[in-house]
Amino acid sequence: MDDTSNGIKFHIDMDSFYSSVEVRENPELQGFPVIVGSDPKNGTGRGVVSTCSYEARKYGISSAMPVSKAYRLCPHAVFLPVNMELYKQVSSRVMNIIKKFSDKFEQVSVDEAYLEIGKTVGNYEDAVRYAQQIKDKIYNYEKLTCSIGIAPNKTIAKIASDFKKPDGLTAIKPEEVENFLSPLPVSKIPGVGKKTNEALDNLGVKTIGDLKNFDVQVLIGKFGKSGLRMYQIAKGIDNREVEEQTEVKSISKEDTFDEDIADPITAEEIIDILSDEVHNSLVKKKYLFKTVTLKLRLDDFTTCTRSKTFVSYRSEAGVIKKESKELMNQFIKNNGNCKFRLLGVEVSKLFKIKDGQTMITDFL
Ligand code: TTP
Ligand code: MG
Repeated sequence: MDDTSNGIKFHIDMDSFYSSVEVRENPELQGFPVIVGSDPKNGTGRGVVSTCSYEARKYGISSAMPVSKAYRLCPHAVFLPVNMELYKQVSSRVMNIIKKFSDKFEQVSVDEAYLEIGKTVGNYEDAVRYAQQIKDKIYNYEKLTCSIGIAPNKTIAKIASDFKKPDGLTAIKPEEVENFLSPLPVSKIPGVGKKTNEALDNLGVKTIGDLKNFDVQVLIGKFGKSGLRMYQIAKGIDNREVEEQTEVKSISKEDTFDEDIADPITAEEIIDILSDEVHNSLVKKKYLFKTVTLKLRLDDFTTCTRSKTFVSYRSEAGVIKKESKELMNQFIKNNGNCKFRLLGVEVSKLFKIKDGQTMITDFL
């Protein structure tokens, strides 16, 4: 925890996000069971439910259920296709509102974020007032409701935001954590899905309280690392910080030489090394690029850059090398023989690859 942090963490999650956006766009749907899914074809398609309105949830419909099953459960529901572009735009506006309230902000999905508000929030009463202001602002600007959980750590804040959905606001002070968690079913722990739930049930573990009192060695034996994680959560322990995403705009490497480089072949060799370094960093940080830029500083200290931008995202070290060298040779061609004090290679117009996405099929 840093100096400005009071340890209080917020988790915000929009209510029935896709379907709430659809209802906002089509107010005549207000109050109806609305189901958003891939290939809905008014209930006859083969797709799955992305989400549904709270009215539809009363019929037992939930995310990831086949659309055909949702139709059997509620034939008079309104079935709509996924309009991801629209939800992304709304998400980005909502996240910008939340960001303005935060000292530390971490978006974790299209409709949820963690935050810390260290400077202006001194205690849980302040935190609740502040959370209400965030809810009001989102509603005033976007006509959408969200639920907020406030707690001493991220996992409890997430469980708390889910506690009184929709339009909920739940604060759990440190001294309330045990009483809050103990009676909840283990399925409320993020990451405990159907399989783990069943396995725990077979061990006689139904509530988070049962889990807390269970033998941790047996849990580790059965579930490995996640057994320990579950046990710690049951005890109210989660030391993860709210991690701010700093947006990476470019990745570059440059080298200043003791003696100016006049030989183009030597300069090319240096560009190859710089390009490999840039590429390593690119792979580590999981980005694709569209633009390659070569930076040149001449013996008279003038500094120039030359760039090439591709129409599609690229990932290969070979492309960085080839383009940088071509840019340099073109520069020499246009300016006559040069002496370089510095050479630099940069890639920009970056795209972050998310876990599970493959570069080749998705982007090239
Ligand atoms: P969630 O926040 O899990 O669900 P939700 O916002 O629809 O409902 P809740 O009020 O319970 O928070 O997910 C956010 C969006 O992500 C959701 O609106 C649709 C999408 N989504 C899927 O496409 N498939 C899924 O299986 C899930 C869980 C969500
Ligand atoms: Mg949600």
